[in-house]
Formats: sequence, structure tokens, C-alpha cells
Amino acid sequence: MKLSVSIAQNAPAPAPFVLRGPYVDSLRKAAALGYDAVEIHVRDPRELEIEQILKVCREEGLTVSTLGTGLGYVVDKLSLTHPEAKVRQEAVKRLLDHIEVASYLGAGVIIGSMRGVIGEAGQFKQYEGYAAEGLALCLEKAKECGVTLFLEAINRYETNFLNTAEEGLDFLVRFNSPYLKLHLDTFHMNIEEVDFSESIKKAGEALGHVHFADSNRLYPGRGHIDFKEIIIALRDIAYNGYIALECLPYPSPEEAAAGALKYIKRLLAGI
Ligand code: LER
Ligand code: MN
Repeated sequence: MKLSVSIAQNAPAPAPFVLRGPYVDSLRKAAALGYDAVEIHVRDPRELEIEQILKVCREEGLTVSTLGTGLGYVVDKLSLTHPEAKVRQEAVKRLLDHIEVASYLGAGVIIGSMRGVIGEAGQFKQYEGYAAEGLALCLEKAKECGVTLFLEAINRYETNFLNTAEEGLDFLVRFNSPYLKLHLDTFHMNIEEVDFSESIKKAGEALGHVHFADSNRLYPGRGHIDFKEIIIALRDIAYNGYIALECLPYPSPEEAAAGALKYIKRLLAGI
């Protein structure tokens, strides 16, 4: 299991991204701390200086695990389930740009908040259909580019669509694609899942990406989630994806990044 840390150049203060500021500075910081990879959160991936990022990654021995797309929802209100077809098309276009950029960076692409919410009571099937249509277009591009998409289960206070691991699995099986995997985030799991280990085992080889944050979304070890149990469950399913730290940058970005790494490495060494 390789360890990644979330980075964002510009993001609203309460967003759960750890290292902030110019991407190149965060890449160097992540490497100096001992991370294997970074997860880049960016509103519009066309803003990324791809050559520069690849150069620093080569120099520092880092990889880019994932591109996070949620800022497209938070800042630009784009989503696959928006009631207006034009906005749904814009959302797909933005995701296609992420997929293309991810192919240059050797990264996967997260579909989290960009799936949107189901905004009309009694119309679940219709909105689920919109999401499926958009995702099918993204999967065509993902296949062409050799990029894996990670569909994140997100808690009920942020969306009413795909909250649990089981709902995520039920939705993604219909695509029967090796380019679409489930993504679990321990912060959301703590709210939605009955049992962390059971959900991880049920996901099994469909699990492609994992976010770590504690119950209060501080860094692991600062809340009451049992990360040892989670790491054992990941080992038991032979999970070989990334564990990406996506938590609040408190008490400071550097302390969160360093504290999490120390805590997770100790747990990994002990199992
Ligand atoms: C994104 O990975 C996530 O977990 C959402 O809660 C967006 O904040
Ligand atoms: Mn997450």
C-alpha cells in the first residue's frame, strides 16, 4: 500500500486538502516528508503545468496517484445529475479533461462530489440515469486513455446519491468495466457503514482507492476511528492501491501531513 497526500493550489479554507499553495512546492514537501505520491485537487485540470509537475515528480521519486475533481462541483456547480442538460454536458466535458490530463500524469480520476445530488423528490431513477449516461461517456474516454475512474461513496450530509459502499457497488456493476472502481473514504464510512472491515471485504477487488481521515476529519490518530482494523481489512483483500490522506489541514498542513504519515507507517509496520 502506497501513501499519498492531497494537495491543492487554491481551495476554500474548510476543504479537506492537506498541503496548499503552488503545486511544485507541495510536491517537494510531500517527497521530503516521505510520501510516495500526491493527489492533486484542481478545479480545471487545463490549469496544471503538466511538464513541470512530471519533472518535479521524476526528481523527487514521486507519483501522482489521483486527480480529485470535486472543486468543479464546489466552485463551478458542475454535476452529472444537474437538472439542466447543458450543465451536465459541461460536467462531462470537465471530467473528460481530467481524464486526459490524468493519462499524461499516470494518475486515476476521482468522481466524488461531481456526481451531484438528486434534487427532485420521487425522481431517483431519472437522475440516476443522468449520472449513468455521463459516467458511460467518461468510461469511453477512460478506456481510450487507460485511466481508472474511482467512484467515491460520500456521506448523506453532502449528497443523497451513493452514500454507502453497497450503493456504490450496486451502481458500478452495471458498467462491468475494469476502468471503474469503488473509492472509500474513512470519514464518510464512519457515518454510513455498519462495519468498516465488512464493507472493505464486500468491496474486495472492486476497491480501487481509499481516503484516510479520522472521525472528525482531522488526520488519522486525532479522532476515534480504528485505523488498525481498516489496515488489516485492506491487507486481507490484498489491496494494492493508494491510501491518500484527505483531511483538514489542522493544526497546520505540515503537522497534519507529518503526523498522519508517522501514525499510518507505525500501523502498517505493526500488522
Ligand atoms: C472528496 O474526496 C470528499 O471526500 C468529499 O467529501 C468532498 O469534500
Ligand atoms: Mn474523500
